[in-house]
Amino acid sequence: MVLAWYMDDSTTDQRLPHMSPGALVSMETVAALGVNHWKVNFESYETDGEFRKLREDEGYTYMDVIEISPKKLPSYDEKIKMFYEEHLHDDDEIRLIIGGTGYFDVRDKADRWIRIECSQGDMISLPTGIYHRFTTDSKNYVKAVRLFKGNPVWTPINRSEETDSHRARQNYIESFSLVGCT
Ligand code: KMT
Ligand code: NI
Repeated sequence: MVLAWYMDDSTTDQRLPHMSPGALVSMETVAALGVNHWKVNFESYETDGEFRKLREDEGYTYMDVIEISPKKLPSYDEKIKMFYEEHLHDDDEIRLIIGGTGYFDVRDKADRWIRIECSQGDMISLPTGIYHRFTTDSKNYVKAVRLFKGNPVWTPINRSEETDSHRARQNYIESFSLVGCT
């Protein structure tokens, strides 16, 4: 089962769980934010019929693999910092974790951070316009399949006052009725 929880306010090491006591969040709460989760047979994802069908159904035509580790990822420190800056994208962010463990943090309707723990076999999609960030856990290792509809664009749009009125953000707020919330 995938675990999600509200984060504590501590600003120490981002790779620690930062779980507020008694703060588990259900996947229904997470789904209400437009975040979807599937279990995928990660060992045979390349040939797995279900995974292929999911890709076809959702139109995820592009696929590559990213290995996030100090040794494997060029400019590792810079990239880790970039992933952990609060941002949104003009497109959905879809990942299947095939190695290691990572945390996808997403903002809930009241602007609180929910941390979603993803390990081997967890596939997650974050909707266009959701504020989020990513980090590995203390083991500093994640291997993930990245999916995309069409030609991939990974550019993060970091949160600022301007991004609140960004079209992708506005569409997100309308779709998930966050109107009136921060
Ligand atoms: C992003 O945009 O937040 C990422 O690509 C995260 C790293 S992929 C597991
Ligand atoms: Ni992102």
